[in-house]
Amino acid sequence: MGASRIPPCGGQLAVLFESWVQRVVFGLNADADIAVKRLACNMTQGEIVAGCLAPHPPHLVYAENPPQNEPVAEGGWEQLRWGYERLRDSLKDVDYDAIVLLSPHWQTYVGTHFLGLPNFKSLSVDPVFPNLFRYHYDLNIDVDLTRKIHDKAAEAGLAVKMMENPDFRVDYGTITTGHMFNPGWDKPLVVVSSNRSRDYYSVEVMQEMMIELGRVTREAILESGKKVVVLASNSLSHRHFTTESEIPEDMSKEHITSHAMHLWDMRMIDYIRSGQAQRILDEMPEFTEQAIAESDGGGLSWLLSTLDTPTYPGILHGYGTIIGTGNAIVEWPERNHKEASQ
Ligand code: 2X7
Ligand code: FE2
Repeated sequence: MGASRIPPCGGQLAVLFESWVQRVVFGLNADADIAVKRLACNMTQGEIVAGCLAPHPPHLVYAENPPQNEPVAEGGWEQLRWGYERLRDSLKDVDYDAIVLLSPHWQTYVGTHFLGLPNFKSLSVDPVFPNLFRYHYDLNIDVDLTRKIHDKAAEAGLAVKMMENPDFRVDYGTITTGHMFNPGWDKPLVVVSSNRSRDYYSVEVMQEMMIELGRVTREAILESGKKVVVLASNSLSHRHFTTESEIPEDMSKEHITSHAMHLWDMRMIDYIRSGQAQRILDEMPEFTEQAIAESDGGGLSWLLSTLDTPTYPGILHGYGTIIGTGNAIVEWPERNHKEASQ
C-alpha cells in the first residue's frame, strides 16, 4: 500500500499530529506511518454536511415580521415559510462551522467576487419591493475560508476578487436566504457573487464556469477541515407578475404565472427527488431560457458541482409561488452520503 493512496488533506494540525504520533506511539514503521496519516487526515478533513436550494424572495422575510425588517405583514406564503422551518429542523442537531452562499442579486460582470471583511452592517433595501424589505443586517464572514476558496479559484484560472469595501451594501438575496436559513445569524458566512457570464456569453459558458467554481469550492472546504453548509439562493421559474396586489400578502392572488412555468418547475423537482442532478445540468440551458429561471445566476449549477453532482435524492422541504415565480426549498443531506464527500 503506497503513500500515494492517502487522500490529500490540508492543515498544520494534521502535520503536527502526524509527526507527534509517529515518533511517540508508532516509531517510524511504514504501515504505522500510513495509519497515522489516515487518522490525521480524517481528523482534519472538512465536510459539506448539506447543500441546499434556498430561495430569497423578500416576501418571506416580510411575512415573518422579524425585528430587523421595517415593514409589517399579516403573514402570507406559509407553504414556503413552513418549508424553511422543515429545513432548519432537519439541520438543528447537525454540527457545522460556516455557511457558503451564492446570491444571484450580487451581480458582478468581471469575475466572481467574495465578501472579504469580517463584518458587514447596514440597511439592505430591495430595489423592486422597498415596501416589503428594509432589513437592518449585521453579518459575520469567515474570511479564512473565503480566502481559501478565492485562492483556489484563482489558481484554477477563474477571475476573482475579494470585496473589501467596508461600506459595501449586501444584496437582499444574501440577506433573505441568510435570514430564512439561520434567523439567529450565529454562523459565519462565505458570500459569493454571481458572475453574469450568461449575459455576456450563454448559459453553457456560465455553467462551465460555475461547475469549475463549484469544484474548487468543494476542494477548499475539504482542505479547510471545516464543516460547511452550501446554499444556492435562487427561485426556479422566474416569470413575475408585473403588478402587485393591493395587499401583497393576499394569498387569494398567488399562483404560478403559467402552466409552462409549472411544468418546468415540476420537471426539475422530479430530477431533484429522483437523484438525477446530472439531468438538471444537462437541461440547464433550456430550463434557464424557457422558464426565465433564476438559475441564470449560476447558483444551482455551482451548488450541484460542490456536491459532486449528487446521485442520491434531494429532500423537497417546500414549494410555492411568490408573485408568480416558482420556489423550491431543497436539501441534499450530504452528511448521510459520506462516501460522496470524501
Ligand atoms: O428576487 C426575487 C425573486 N427571486 C422572486 C420573486 C420575487 C421577488 O424577488
Ligand atoms: Fe431573485
